[in-house]
Amino acid sequence: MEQRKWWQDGVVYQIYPRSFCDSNGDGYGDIPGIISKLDKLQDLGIDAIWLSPVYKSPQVDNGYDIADYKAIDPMFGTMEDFDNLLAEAKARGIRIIMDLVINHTSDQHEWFQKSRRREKGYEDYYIWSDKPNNWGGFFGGGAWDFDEVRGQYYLHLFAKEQPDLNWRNPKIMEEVQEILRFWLDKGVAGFRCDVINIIWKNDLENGVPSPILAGLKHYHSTPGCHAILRRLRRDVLDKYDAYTVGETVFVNEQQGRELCEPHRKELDEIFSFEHMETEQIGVKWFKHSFKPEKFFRSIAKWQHALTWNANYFENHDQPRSVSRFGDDGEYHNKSAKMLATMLLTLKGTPYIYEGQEIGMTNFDFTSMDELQDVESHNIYGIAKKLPLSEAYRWKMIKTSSRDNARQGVQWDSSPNGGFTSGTPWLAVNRNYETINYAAQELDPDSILNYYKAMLRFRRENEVLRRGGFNERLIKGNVFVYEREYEGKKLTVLLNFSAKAEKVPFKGRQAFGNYEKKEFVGILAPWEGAIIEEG
Ligand code: TEU
Repeated sequence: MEQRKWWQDGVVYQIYPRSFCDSNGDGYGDIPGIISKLDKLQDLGIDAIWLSPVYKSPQVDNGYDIADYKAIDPMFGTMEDFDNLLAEAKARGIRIIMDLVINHTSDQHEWFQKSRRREKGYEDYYIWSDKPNNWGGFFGGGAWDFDEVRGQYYLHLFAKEQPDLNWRNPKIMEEVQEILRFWLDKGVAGFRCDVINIIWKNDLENGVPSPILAGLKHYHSTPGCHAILRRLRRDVLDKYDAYTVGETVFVNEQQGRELCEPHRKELDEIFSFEHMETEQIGVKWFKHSFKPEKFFRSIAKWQHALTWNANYFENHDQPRSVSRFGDDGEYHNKSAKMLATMLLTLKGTPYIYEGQEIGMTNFDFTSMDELQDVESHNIYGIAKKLPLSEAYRWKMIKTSSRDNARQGVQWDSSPNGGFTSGTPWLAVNRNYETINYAAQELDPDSILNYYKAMLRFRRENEVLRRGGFNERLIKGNVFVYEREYEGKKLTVLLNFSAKAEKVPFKGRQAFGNYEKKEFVGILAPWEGAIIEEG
C-alpha cells in the first residue's frame, strides 16, 4: 500500500501576504508580519500555509504578475526573511506551499523585455502574432495587445501586463524546472499552481464568438497541459515528494479526474470551481441569488468524482463565505461555525483562508474609488458602456469583487484592526471593532475557538480524515451526509437558514455549534451538528 501523505490528514491555511499583517507600518502586509503570527496559526491547528505570491512583482495583479521568480518583492521583505519564515514555520510543524504562476509572467520580467527586443534565444518565450485572434481575456476585454517595441501583438489571458508564456518553446520547461528546484531545495513542501489547466494553447484559431472568454476551448485542459504536468512531476516534483494543488478553472468532473487522479501522476489535488458558481445565473456579476440545494448537489457530486478533494469556500478571489453562503448579520456567529463544520468534515484537504476563522465579512466600501482590484476596475469599465443603472453596476461589483476578501486581517480593536500602524493599502473593514482575533481569543463562544476545537476534533477523528462520503439528505436549506471509515460512522447535519428544520435523524451529538448531548431531529437556525446515529 502507498504511504499516506501529510496532506491527506492535514489542513492548509492560505495567506494573502499583502493583507495579512504589516510589521513595518508601510501599509502592506509582509513576511516578518507572517512570522509574528505563526504561534497563533500553530495554536489554530493548521499543518501548512499556502503563500500567495511573494515574488518580485510590479503588483499590477497583486503579485500574480511575477518579474523575478527567484527573488522576494521588497514590499514583503528579503530572501533572508523568507528563509526565516520557512525555518520558524518548520519549528512549529507547519509546511510552506508556494504559489506557482506559470501561465504568464509580468511584462517587466526580463524574459519579456528580451523577447520584445527579439534578443537571441528569447524570441519565442511568449506568444507573438502579427494578427490577433478574437479571444477574450479573464479580466474582460480582448486577450491581445500590440507591443510597439517588437511591432507585434502578444497574448495575455489576464491583465495586459501579464503576457502568456509560450510553452511550445522547450526553454520554458527548462526555466520552470529550475524555478521549482530553487524553492524545493530551500525546503518548501509544494506548489499551488495558478490557472494551470490553461497553460497550453492548442492553436491560435478564432474561438466561437461569445461575450465572455471566446477562445476558451482552444486552451482549456488540453493534452499539452497534461503532458507538461506529467513532465514536471516526473522530472522534479516526485524527487522531492512535493505536493501540488492546481487551480483549475471551468473543469467538469471528467476533466478534474484527468488532472488529479493518482494514477495520472499529474496534480495531487485540484480546486474546482463549480460549487463557487452555483449562485450564478448567466454571468455571475449580474445576479446574486444563493440556492443552497444547488450548492449541496455540486459539493456531493465532486465528493464522489475525485479520490481526494481540495475543499474551500474562500480564497483571495472570492467574496467572504459568511456573507455569501451564511448570514453576516444576526446569525454571524452561528452561520460561520456551521460553515466551518461543513468545511472541516468533507472528504479531502480543507483550505482555510485568512480571516475565515474569525468570520470576516465582505467589504463595506461605498464607491469604486475605495477598490483596488484590477479585475473589478476592468469589469466596472466594461459595465459602464452597457445600459445598466449605476445601482446595478455597484451591486454587481459588491457581490463579486475580489477586494471583498482582500481587506487587512482584523487582529484587534486598535486602529485599522491592528493590521498596520500606517495607512493600509486597502481600507480595513469598519467592523474590526466587533470582529477581531484578540476579542475572539478571549471569548469561549467565538468562531475562532470553534475552529480550534473543530480542528482538534478532526485531527483526533479517523472517520473525518479518512472516511468515505455519502449524502443522506439534500432538501432546501438542509444538507445531511455521512462519513464512514472501517465500520465507524459520523453523520453531519447542516441547516443553511434561520428557520428550524425537522430532519429524520437522531443520535448522540459528537460535535456542533449548539451545545447538546442528544440530537433529537430538529435543526436549529444555522445549526451544524456531527452525530453518531442511533
Ligand atoms: O485566478 C484565476 C481566475 O480564474 C480568477 O482570476 C477569476 O478570473 C476570478 O476569480 C473571477 O472573479 C488566478 C489567481 O488566483 C488570481 O488572483 C489571479 O489574478 C489570476 O489567476 C491571474 O494570475
